[in-house]
Amino acid sequence: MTKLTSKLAMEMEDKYGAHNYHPLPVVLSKGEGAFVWDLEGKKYFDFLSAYSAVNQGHCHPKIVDAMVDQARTLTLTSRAFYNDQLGPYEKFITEYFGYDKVLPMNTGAEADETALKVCRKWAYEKKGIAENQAKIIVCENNFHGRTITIVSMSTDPDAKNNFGPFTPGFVTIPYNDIEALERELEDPNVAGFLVEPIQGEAGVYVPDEGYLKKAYELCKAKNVLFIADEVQTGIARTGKLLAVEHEGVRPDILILGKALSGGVFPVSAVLADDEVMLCIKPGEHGSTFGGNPIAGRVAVAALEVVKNEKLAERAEYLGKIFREELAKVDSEMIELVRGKGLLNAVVIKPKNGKEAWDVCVKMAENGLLAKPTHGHIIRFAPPLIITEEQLREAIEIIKKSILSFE
Ligand code: IF1
Repeated sequence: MTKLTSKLAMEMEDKYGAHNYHPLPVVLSKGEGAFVWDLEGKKYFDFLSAYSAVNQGHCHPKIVDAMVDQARTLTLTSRAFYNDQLGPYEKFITEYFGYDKVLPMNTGAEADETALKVCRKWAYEKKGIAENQAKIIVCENNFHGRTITIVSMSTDPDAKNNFGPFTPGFVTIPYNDIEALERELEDPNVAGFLVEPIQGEAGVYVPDEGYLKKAYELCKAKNVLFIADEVQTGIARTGKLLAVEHEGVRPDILILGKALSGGVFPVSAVLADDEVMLCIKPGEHGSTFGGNPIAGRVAVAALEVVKNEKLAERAEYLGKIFREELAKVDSEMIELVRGKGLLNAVVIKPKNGKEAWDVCVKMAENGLLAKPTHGHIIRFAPPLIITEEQLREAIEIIKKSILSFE
């Protein structure tokens, strides 16, 4: 067998894999903490963190140990039977986030789909909306996953073009627009409002101070469920355990994924109180792997790391340093720096034909990985275990890369 090189690995993906991504030309083979290495042994700062799935750092030993230990014992039973890990995990996570119940799933999209189903079920059986009339309000430029119902809510042509026909029952309003929400809430058939506390994929859009709190209050006044998609913003990423905590909001339905497992295994979850969650009866929803023993062990370990290593406090403190330092960079390419905690983005103004992609290629050459979103915005989201010294070293790489185009 010829030794695998990056070039060969990329050719294999091109030949044998669907072309549903356009990755940066880097082939990673090792990860540890805030760092990843490519096949040739080059070391990089990981400033994407698998889109906030490895908040605890790559291959966190406590999380990997939990996974390996359980994998040697019992991996999957299906929910046809009980298993000895699910009850303890459900107790742990509901107490951790302060909800009556959890419905365990695997990917973020599955958790969003689950939240939509729970919301609709509640609408018909508790709110009394007429059958098939329930509406769920979503925001423009949302990202909640890639299934057909989820892209039915999308306003991104690339996400939905030629995937129709689409699921009905969604109303779209501008993000961060309280008046638009207030208008749509006049419709008695509205069952829920699904929102990202910060829009990640759209380019780390942080809403105005007070938006989430006001939106929550308007929903409560109209007996509409406030549904927070914290798949990307949750698990300490923005400087609080949940991004909604910056405004003291407690969602009626909370959606978690990604870093719920520290990036070692697909684990997602939907949390709600009994009045909402018990609308789902046995046999009405589930999945083969949902709530499997490995997921339970891994999620408990991942959440313990968040608390024990004070990841939210770190994100808050280090994020301030990141934004302050980037704001000082004297480059016309830096149009704007925005974010919360360690979920930040830099809006790049093209210069001499060079744009965000070129900056990312240059940063990769200089030992730091990040990826543009929507062409001109670079998201910077390192693992939350990064040290201040490492962060400052990474900031120097970002500065040097951007200034190399001056
Ligand atoms: C890809 C984006 C980020 C999410 C929120 C649900 C999901 C996601 C707020 C679905 C997933 C991932 C998907 C991944 C890239 C990444 C992404 F660029 F696609 F939009 F983070 F911004 N809610 N986001 O961010 O979770 O089913 O993926 O587990 O599709 O390339 P999933």
